[in-house]
Amino acid sequence: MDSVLRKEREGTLTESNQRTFSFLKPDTVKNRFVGEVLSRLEQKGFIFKQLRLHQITHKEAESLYSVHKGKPFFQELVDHVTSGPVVLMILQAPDAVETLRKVIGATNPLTAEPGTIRGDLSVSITANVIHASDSVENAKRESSIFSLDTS
Ligand code: 3AN
Repeated sequence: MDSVLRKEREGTLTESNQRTFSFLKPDTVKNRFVGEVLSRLEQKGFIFKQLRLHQITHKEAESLYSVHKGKPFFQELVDHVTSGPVVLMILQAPDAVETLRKVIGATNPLTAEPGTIRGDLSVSITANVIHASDSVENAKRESSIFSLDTS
């Protein structure tokens, strides 16, 4: 069986029709940039497969950012993402994981390129508008924390 057919049989989406996990951080809701960011994502060709307002708990935040546990910014990061509602998203596009990372720009607003979401809208490295999974595996793991599904 060829790999495309096998992926389809296994229910795994191919790269041309990939899904990723993302959320708009509390600063985006507070600063009223939700519409602006969703509009940019639509214009870039992303399809919203799931979209939901959610208050992240400390337990969810610590699981989401477990890779950063012990780093100096960990507590500030957890405090920020639990400080107000976020907008959880499952997005679909060709090469969704990689494409979204390009569209959102670098983590630090000082180095994020103009024209990227973070380059244009983020106010600090903590309050940097949007989270996006950096791999297919992480999209699966991170979405499952919120009972969402990228398959
Ligand atoms: P990204 O969100 O670009 O994938 P990660 O996964 O390295 O970045 O970090 C997760 C979050 O942790 C970032 N969005 C940012 O808010 C915060 N963060 C990362 N590095 C730093 C740092 N050096 N100082 C403060 N916050 C940081």
